Amino acid sequence: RGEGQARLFFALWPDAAVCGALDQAGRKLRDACGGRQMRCNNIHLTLVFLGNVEITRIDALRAVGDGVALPPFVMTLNQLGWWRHNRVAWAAPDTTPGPLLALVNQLQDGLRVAAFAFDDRPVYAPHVTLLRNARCEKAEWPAFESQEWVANEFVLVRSVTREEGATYEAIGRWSLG
Ligand code: 2AM
Repeated sequence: RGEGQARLFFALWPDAAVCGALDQAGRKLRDACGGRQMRCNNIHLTLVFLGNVEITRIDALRAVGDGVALPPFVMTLNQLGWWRHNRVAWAAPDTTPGPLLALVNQLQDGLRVAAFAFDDRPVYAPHVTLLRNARCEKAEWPAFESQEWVANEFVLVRSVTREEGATYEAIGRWSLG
């Protein structure tokens, strides 16, 4: 990464109650799968992943955030799962809520207009990473009490990679509604 760049993404950040419940779920999951647990300071749901952005363009990125006009919504996380290909264990909604998709689409539209490159997969798979380097193929899945996540704001996050994992810093914050 160049000196003048930052690794950035837009995300939803849970409130303390949801974060606490996900932290607990992650602990049970780690007992079953091993791996490294994401704790409350970095549990989040990525909306759009930008990757490395020139620092001089962050104001333009903030303008994209300013352009979003949507009401708050509720998202129910009711599933735990694991992806073999990247060894990520996660919590997610079993279907992508319409308002969440609308938020992702508004951000993507704004980013396209402002000529930002971003990770644009054909299917947006919303998830909250709970473990990295997990091996869940033989795991007994713990019970998971579904979580109602009230999304009333979104954030622009800078990721700083350290030896012990990434640390995240919100550098922009917008209310929904
Ligand atoms: P992950 O948790 O599934 O790895 C910070 O790295 C956030 O951006 C994480 O939520 C991560 O998802 C996501 N992320 C990292 N690289 C990405 C990529 N190439 N495309 C989409 N999301 C990515």
